[in-house]
Formats: sequence, C-alpha cells, structure tokens
Amino acid sequence: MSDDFFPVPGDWASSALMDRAARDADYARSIDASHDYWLERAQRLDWITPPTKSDESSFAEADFGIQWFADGVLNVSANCIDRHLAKRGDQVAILWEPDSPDEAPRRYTYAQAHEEVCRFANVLKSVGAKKGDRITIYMPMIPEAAFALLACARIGAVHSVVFGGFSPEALAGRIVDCDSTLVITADEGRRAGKTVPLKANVDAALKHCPGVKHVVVVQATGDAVTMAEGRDLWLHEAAATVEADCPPEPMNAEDPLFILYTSGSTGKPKGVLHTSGGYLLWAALTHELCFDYRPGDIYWCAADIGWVTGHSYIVYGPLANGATTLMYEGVPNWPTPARMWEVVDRHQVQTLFTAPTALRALMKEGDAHVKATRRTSLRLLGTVGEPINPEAWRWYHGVVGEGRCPIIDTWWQTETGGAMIAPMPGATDLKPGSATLPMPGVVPQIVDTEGKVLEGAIEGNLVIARSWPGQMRTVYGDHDRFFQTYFTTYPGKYTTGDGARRDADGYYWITGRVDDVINVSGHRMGTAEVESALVLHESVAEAAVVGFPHDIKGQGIYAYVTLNAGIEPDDDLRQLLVKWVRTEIGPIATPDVIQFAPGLPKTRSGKIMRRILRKIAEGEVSAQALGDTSTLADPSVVDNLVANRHG
Ligand code: 6R9
Repeated sequence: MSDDFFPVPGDWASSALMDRAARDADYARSIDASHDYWLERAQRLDWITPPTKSDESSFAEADFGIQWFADGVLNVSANCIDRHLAKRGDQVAILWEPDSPDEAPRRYTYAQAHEEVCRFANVLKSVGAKKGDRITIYMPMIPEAAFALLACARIGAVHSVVFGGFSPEALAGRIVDCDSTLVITADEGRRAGKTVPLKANVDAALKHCPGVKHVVVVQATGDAVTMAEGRDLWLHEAAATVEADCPPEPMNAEDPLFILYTSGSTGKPKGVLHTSGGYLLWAALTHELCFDYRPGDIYWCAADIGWVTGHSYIVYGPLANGATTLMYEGVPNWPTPARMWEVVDRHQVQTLFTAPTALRALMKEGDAHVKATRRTSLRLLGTVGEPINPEAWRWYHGVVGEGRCPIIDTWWQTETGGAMIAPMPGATDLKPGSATLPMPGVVPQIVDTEGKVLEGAIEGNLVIARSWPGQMRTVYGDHDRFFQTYFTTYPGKYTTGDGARRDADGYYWITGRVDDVINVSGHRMGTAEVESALVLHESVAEAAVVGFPHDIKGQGIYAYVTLNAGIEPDDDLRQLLVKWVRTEIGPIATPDVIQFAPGLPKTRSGKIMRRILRKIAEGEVSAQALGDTSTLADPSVVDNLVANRHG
C-alpha cells in the first residue's frame, strides 16, 4: 500500500472528456436513472433498430439471466468500420509494427480495412460459414488477426480466439468444446526473432477434431507448410476470387459475438460468451472514458489478441471509436529492452496500455534504455492484467512518462468485457497501486466470507451487485456452470474471485485472487489445469500446484509432484515434466519449481490443504506460518515438504 497521491494535473482537468464533477454526476445518473442513462449511452453505436429496452438482467436463481438492449439490432463489424468511412475513410485504422525493427510497418485505412474484412468475410461464406457458426482463430499478431475477428462479426459467426502460444492439445480442446467447423490460422507467427509453427500446430490439433471441415490460412512468413487438399485454403488466393463488398448481417443485440476460453479454479477452461450490443457498447465507452481518446491520436495496447484485452482494447473498443490502433507483433524486450520506447517514438504514440509484468521486466534492465528514447508524444499510460506494485507504478509514471502522463490502472476480467474499476484521466486523482473508482453503472461491494456487505474502509471479497452491459452472458454450452461459478457463493451478486480493500476515500485496491487461479505474467491460469497436465504423465501419481511471489512474473508456478511407486525422482525427470506441461498447455504454463513429494498434506476427508503448500512455496515455514496441521491425516508429510523445499 502506498500513501502517495497524484492529483489530476490542471491541464487534464480542463481538457479531458470529464472532470471530477462531470464524472460524479454521470456515475450518479448511471445508478439512479439507469434505464434512460443506458439507452442514451447506447446511441453512441449505430443501430439498425435502436433498442427501447435496456437492462433486463437478474442474478437471482428463480429468473436468472443477463440481457441488455434485447430489442436492438446492429452489426459489430459495421460499427467498427463502415460507419467511419464517410468521415475518416482515409484515416489509418490499423497501424502494424512488425516483430523485427528492420521490417517496414504496415498501415490500413478504414477504407482499406473495409475491403480486407469484406473479402475475408466472403471467403468464410464461400466455405459455408454462416450466422451462429463457431470459428476458431489461432493467429499471430498481424493485421489479418483483427480482420478475421471483424469478418466473423460481419457474417454473424461466433469467433473463438485461441492464444497462439497454446499447444496443439490445448487448441484441440477448445475447438472441440465449441464445435468449430472452421479454423483460421497463419503459416507461421514471429515473436522475438523466432518462428511459431501455427499451421503445423493446427494440423496436429485437427487429428482430434473431426468436426473441422476447413482451414483458412493467412500467408504471414511465406515459409512452406503442408496444405490438406480439399480442407485447407490460402486466404490471399481465395480473397482474390470473391466480391470486395459483403453486406453486414443484422444481429440482435443479444446474439453471440465471441467465445473466449479462460481459466477458473476448477475443471477445464470455460468458454466465456459475450454478445453483440452490450459488449460493444462497454468496450467503446470504457475505451473512451479511460483513455480519453482524441481524433488523430495513435493508441497502442500492447496486449495479444488471444486475450480479452486484445479483443476489447486493440480491436473492438478503439475501432468502434474510430481510433488508430497500433498492433505490435513482437515482445517488449526484443531485440533490446528499449524496443517499446522505440516503437513509441517511431509512431509518435500518445497512449500506451500494457501489463505490470512487462514493466517489471523492463525496469530491471535499468533506466538507460528508456532515456535513450524521447517519448515526448506520450500523453497517457495504462496498465492491466494484475495488481501493479507501487514501485513499478512510480517507474512507469516518473521514468517512462516523465511525470507528465496519468497512469490508468484498469481492473477487469475476461468475464466483465471491459474496464470495471479504473481512473478517468481528467477526473480521478491517482494513488499508485489502486485501480481507484468504478466505471458508470458498476456497483462494487466488499463482502465477508458469509456474504455480509461491509461498509467503509475495509478488506474482503470483491463482488459486483448489479449487471452492466459488458457482462458475460453464459459459459458456452453450460449455462448452469455459469450460474454456479459466479452467482452462488454470494447469492444475488456476481463473484469476481478477487480480494480487494477499500480505503477511506472509497478507492479500491485489488489484492489478488482469492480462489485457485494464479496470475503468471498477467496470464490467468487455473492451478487445476497444470495439475491435470502433470497427472497425465505416466510417472505421476498426484500433483498439487500453487502460486508463489515472483519478482517479474508477479506469480510463479510451484508444483508438488508425487511419483508412482518405483519411479525414482531425479533432475532428468524434473526437466521432462517441465517439458511435458509446456507441450500439454503451452510455454505460459511452464512450472518454475517442481518439488517431488512422497505425500501431500491432506485432511482426513482427502482434501489437499493448499494453504500449507502455498506457505511452503512462499518460504514461510515457521510453525506459526504453517498454522494448525493437526487436522491432517498425516502431519509428518509437512516436515518432509519443508525439508525438501526448493529455492
Ligand atoms: C483483463 C484481464 C482477470 C484477473 C482479475 C484480477 C487480475 C486484471 C487487474 C488485475 C489488479 C488490475 N487483474 N487487471 N488485478 N489490478 N488492474 O486481465 O482479464 O485475463 O480474465 O484476468 O486478472 O485477478 O480477476 P483476465
């Protein structure tokens, strides 16, 4: 916790979209006159049929459901492209910075993006894709990834983007779960000078996905890949043979727009489903309020399109607002730790939105890399993905932004569609490490473990008391799981899974997950997923995975592994298991530590006591830290775990 306080700079208060008084009045109205407020806000979108209904959601079991603007009709792709053509057809919509600084950037105006998306959409139609079909997208960070999303939206198909760093196994699971019949990929991706064999990964995945009829392949690197006759087609070849225009499909506001898989505390990843009207409004509105976008600005969200941040703040929010959105193919520290700042200078970026893990990694390399660049174009700096430690906040503010740029720390989740608690640069005084105050219509509460609402300055579990337009609508294919996961812990409220503290000024400080989800370099992971991967290995009898504090990643992965009888633990096996998890899930799930454990601490009913495993992983092994171990079936396993601790 830090006591620093950064008031809104005078020039921001007078020039921004909203100052403090405007924000307070706007928030009050969003709560007190919610129906009128949201119908007015919805007018920022282009509707084929404007809605007359707003929020019709209920968190209660009897009439459970989330529904917004249910009689409205629109098309998301038309909102992101077509409606800008008259006014800013020649303005750059997508500005692409390649992995290698020696390669030339690419630029697409709104007019060019329109043709790219229309042709892409017509190619999808030519292989039979239609409204309601699920299409899996497995792409590198190239403009065609954005075009693929928008092409799906244009024809009313539901996209499911799978992060390009996931393994063929993880990809296959996600394709099968939502019954995709079509996959969009590229020959290869590039990251930090290395190639990622995307098409080969798709080929491997499709051995387990009999439902997939076609694969549309974008030529990115031009290296040779295998194309399956009758199944696979090159985008550039097919696009040349179709019409340059594709009329947008009219969609009900509640028609699905996309599925995005995310990790929870139990079971396999959930297909978070977002719909068209409410999601787009939320992405666009929060993009405008948080980043105070102004025409002509170059806006850069350095996320990957495989995560929700890429969906909402590289593609949908900024394009709905007619912005120039910068898409970066590479990683923050390649070829040197100055790369991000060089990109800022090269493209004269006004707004940069990135993750604390990237900042911590760059901060470690020293200030000289930053100071070697000018960064005079920067006006605003954003962060997302995990709690930002005050030290990284101050470095971002003082060194990167030279004290001039507000830090917009946005707290939200895949489930929320867009920012929920975040500052507005002209209205909100900042405190390093606090995401500050709720967005319009958002009613956060802090509850104790019994669900009692706590008032005033207090710490507890963060819940949201009423629906907002960007809320997820269901878990794809499992509506009951949606209700059970988010609305039963504290009945009548949306459970975020995060802990939070509210201070005397009403500011929120997110303290991190209170469930078995860990956050590794801003990537969200269920400990259960890593455990399932480990126990799939023939040598492993049992595994328990916990997070532990990590300087750069925020949290690291600590795995306790019990081997099958007769298997000898050694370093080779340890390496093998690390590799195994990378193959099963992907490099983001690489365990930092594997500790072989002859037994795990279990209660008499067989439940693993993770509290104890977390303490040991954190290095807190005093009797006081470990707490009461007398309820364990075999308390002596703890001594063994402590004695053989790693690190
Ligand atoms: C957008 C995104 C969601 C979880 C969330 C929380 C953590 C995200 C944060 C933050 C503190 C912030 N989180 N932003 N914690 N401050 N500004 O990251 O979505 O991948 O679903 O992760 O990330 O724990 O519950 P997602």
